Amino acid sequence: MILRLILGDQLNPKHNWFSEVNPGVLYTLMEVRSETDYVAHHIQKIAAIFLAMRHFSKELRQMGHAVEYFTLDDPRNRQSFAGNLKVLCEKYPIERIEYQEPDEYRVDKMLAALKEELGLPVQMVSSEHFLANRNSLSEVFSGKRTYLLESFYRHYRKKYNILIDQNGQPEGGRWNYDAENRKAFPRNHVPPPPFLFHHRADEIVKLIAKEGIKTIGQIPENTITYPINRSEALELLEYFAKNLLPWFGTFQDAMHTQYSTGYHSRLSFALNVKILHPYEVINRCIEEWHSRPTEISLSQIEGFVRQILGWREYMRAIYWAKMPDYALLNHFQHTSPLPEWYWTGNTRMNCLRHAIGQSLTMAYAHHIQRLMVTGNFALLAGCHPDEVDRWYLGIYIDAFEWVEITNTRGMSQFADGGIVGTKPYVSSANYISKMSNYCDSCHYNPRKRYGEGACPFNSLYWHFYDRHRKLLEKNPRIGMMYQSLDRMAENERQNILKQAEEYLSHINDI
Ligand code: FAD
Ligand code: DLZ
Ligand code: SF4
Repeated sequence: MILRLILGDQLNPKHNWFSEVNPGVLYTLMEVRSETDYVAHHIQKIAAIFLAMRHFSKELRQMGHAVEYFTLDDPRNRQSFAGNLKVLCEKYPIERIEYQEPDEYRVDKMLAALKEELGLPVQMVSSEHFLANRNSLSEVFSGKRTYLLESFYRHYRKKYNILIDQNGQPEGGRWNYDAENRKAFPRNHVPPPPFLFHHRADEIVKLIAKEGIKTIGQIPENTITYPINRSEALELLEYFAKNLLPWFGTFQDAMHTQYSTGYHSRLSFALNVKILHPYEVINRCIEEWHSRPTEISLSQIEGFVRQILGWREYMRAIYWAKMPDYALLNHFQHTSPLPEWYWTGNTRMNCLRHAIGQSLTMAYAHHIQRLMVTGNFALLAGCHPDEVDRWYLGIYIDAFEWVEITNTRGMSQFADGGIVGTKPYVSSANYISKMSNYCDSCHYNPRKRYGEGACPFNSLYWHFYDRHRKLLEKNPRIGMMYQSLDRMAENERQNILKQAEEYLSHINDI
């Protein structure tokens, strides 16, 4: 008999494993403490994964497959993958174990050790999910020392013939429409509402409490609003294509106190637990663009495809090329803890209060909130990338290390010294004020750099450049900043730096 392990983020019913029912195959899914406890997860994240896993096991049984499911409180549960596989090997005449390639380095190593641990043949198969394989960085950039997203993305556009015209050129003559995709919401603009599901998770919430699992965030009305199975994920994709894609690109960087999800798809959970395939997402959206050419401009679809075929695959490629060393990188040698209000949202800084508040209640923030509000502040404040990683890995519904760490430690904190990005993503209040309405109702003044009510982003921004002059001055994309800093009147510069020191010294109270 063959025993096949399915991880909590491998819930793809279209995998060829399931194409026929074989009485000689036993499938297993397990809720285990090794996975609930490696970081403090958002309660919605654990609940959504368990709901999706439980639904998937039912679906498999309905298809006729044999499934052994371990709930967290199953008396047989030894709370680790290896432990529970042993339980099954004692119960059934197992001759071989198979698993799909895991997406996390830690789990990859853990499962690679199974052969020794169980004394049985073990085979890893493809998860059939990604469009680029684990080694794609060295394939695309053979012999090169830098790895630009843009080159990676164009390579896969060509390989999969996505948004390529009959002459082999990019649709519309350009590869990149980013410059058109940076608009804030005009005053009184109302985006369509998000498409929410309503899954009660009372039983799982009780289980989490009973077992004493440490979680973060809240789960209003014990309800999960994300899709937990394939048909729901397809519904959400449909809603996105019809209602949100037409303005996705234009407003992808916009932030607003009332419209926390804007034109974003909220598809990341479905994609990351693999109930949805990136290729079908891309194709469905391209089909919509083809069918409504006057309503959906090329910049909308290109912006969306870039996120999925570009960033998502690229981040995974970086992860597998650079782990495990990547998890130790700390380019700026930052050491501070995250401010306490990252776990409560209790700060007078309106942008952070909103971005953190919604992360705690929805387990969601969109890309620019993650990058230019919470990430920006953590970097300016000199927080240790381990702390920042732990926060991002726990708090978001879509957080899995392969995509979290590359975005956080790499893109957001520049702790990799420039593997993912070419310069740190930091900004003063100017950017936040331009892209959102946060500053309109803030305790702080976005135009002041020091003195009563000065926005902390402004002084911390210059403090960051000042303290990291040695590391950053020679970067051609940054040199200009140092010219501005050096042109400032000496007392202005001192006032700004003093203001930053003051904020840093009581960061839990700002
Ligand atoms: P949309 O804006 O609708 O985009 C569509 C899809 O594109 C997303 O579902 C996602 O699959 C993909 N995508 C977009 N941007 C990225 C990106 N930078 N990297 C990878 N995929 C991308 N994404 C995660 O899936 N998991 C994480 O743990 C995660 N951590 C992040 C941490 C930081 C500091 C930052 C700056 C970004 C992080 N992202 C992460 C990327 C991005 O913020 C989320 O994918 C996105 O916000 C999910 O919401 P959505 O589905 O509405 O995305
Ligand atoms: C994130 C997560 C959590 C919280 N719980 C489980 C679990 O109990 N069982 C499981 O199989 N997977 C879980 N996961 C997802 C895994 O952590 C994920 O499969 C690995 O990190 C590999 O990406
Ligand atoms: Fe954020 Fe500063 Fe604007 Fe307040 S003034 S919302 S702290 S950027």
